[in-house]
Amino acid sequence: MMQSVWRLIIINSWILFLYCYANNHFYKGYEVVRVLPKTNEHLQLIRHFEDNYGVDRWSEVLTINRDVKMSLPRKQAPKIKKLFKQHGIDVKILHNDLEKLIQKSDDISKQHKIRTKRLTVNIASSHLTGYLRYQEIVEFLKEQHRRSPPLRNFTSLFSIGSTHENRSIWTIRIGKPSARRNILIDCGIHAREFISPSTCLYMIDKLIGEVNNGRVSLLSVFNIYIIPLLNPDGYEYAQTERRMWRKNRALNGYYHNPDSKCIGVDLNRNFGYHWMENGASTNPCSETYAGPHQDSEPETRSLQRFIKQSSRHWDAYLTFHSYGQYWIYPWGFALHMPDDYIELNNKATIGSEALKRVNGTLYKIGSAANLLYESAGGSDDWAKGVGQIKYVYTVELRPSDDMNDEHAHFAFMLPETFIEPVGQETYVGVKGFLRSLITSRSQKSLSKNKY
Ligand code: 0X9
Ligand code: ZN
Repeated sequence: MMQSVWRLIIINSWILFLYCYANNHFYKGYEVVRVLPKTNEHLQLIRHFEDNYGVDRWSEVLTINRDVKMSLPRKQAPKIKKLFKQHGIDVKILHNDLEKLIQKSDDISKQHKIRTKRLTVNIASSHLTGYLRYQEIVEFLKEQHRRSPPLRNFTSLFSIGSTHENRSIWTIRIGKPSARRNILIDCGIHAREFISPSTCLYMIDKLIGEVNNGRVSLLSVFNIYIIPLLNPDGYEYAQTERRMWRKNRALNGYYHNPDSKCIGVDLNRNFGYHWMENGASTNPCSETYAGPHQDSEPETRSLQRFIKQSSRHWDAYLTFHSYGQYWIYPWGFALHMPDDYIELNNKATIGSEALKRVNGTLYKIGSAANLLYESAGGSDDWAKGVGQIKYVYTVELRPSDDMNDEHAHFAFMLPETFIEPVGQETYVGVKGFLRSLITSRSQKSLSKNKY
């Protein structure tokens, strides 16, 4: 009897070990390369690999004569590189093992935690030293909500909906209940962009700090609603299984059709405004799969419902992504500009200049399609086109995507040492932007945007 119990324990431990090993080493031998497309045919070839061979493009911009960074699955890498070369595309290998790059980022993070010795000692500061897990984020929000003076009702905490895997999408409101103008901020639409949720948490902590210190000038004008993690299913999957996961965890009809094994919808291609017109895929295996139809995903619909159902006037919507250091505005679906693009550009300049004054970090400003690439279905385009919010921005946080930048190689794996500097500068940038809204309010847009 004892013997068979031991045998069972040993077998189970082996299974667990093999499972963990397989998960932790998923990216072993994945190559990160840089290619230079020179013709339209080259661009098409890259898109073809993205859709069919698990090629994962990391660079925002896909256009002729601009370097593109991408990762290639280990088994497919030789074939893909050969085909690139046959078609006259230059390929430069940047890393021959993505796993090592992830490890390097993790090691820097671990040393940082040891140095700052704040490990999990205090939930109120743990968000500064590590990329928190979903449950830790929920605890953090509850703690922050408790921290603000309860009688003055400066914060509220609620869920705007739940995900495929039944996680709540938590939202915190910070501001004087009498404040009549509203700002919406979200983070973590894309799972692997860990610096985004951490930046939302940073801002929540600082805003509530300001409430407690009586510095409430901004918060008597605005109620700021922050959704720190819009895609918790994808985020948890990236935290535990596949560090480079981008989409949500939709099963894509797997139960009806077990042949379709590819999971996840790119939430930033799923929003129903000029859906599928550009830069999105109908292939569930693609990283930019737009979903079976527009607005198909619970995360998408939760955000839309929240924007539409409330009788609030929204002054601005900011959505935080990474990476590249871009402060961009609509449209993403096409190259033409919104009528009020000069105002959008001016306010983005004010925000990014305030941000730059903190650590010298430079952001580029422009419309999504012009600065990056045309892609439809983004939350930003929907917020402006359907939600009728005037000031809408996607902010692509650090690192820069300029190859000469010393941190560019970290891409989505920005070590946890960056949480504080990125949080600090972004918070100052957002405050600068918000202040500029107070001084120049457009009455016209106020009357337009009412549900
Ligand atoms: O492609 C995206 O969804 C965003 N870049 S990311 O690397 N974070 O994935 C940019 C979105 C810009 N906005 C629109 N295209 N609407
Ligand atoms: Zn993103």
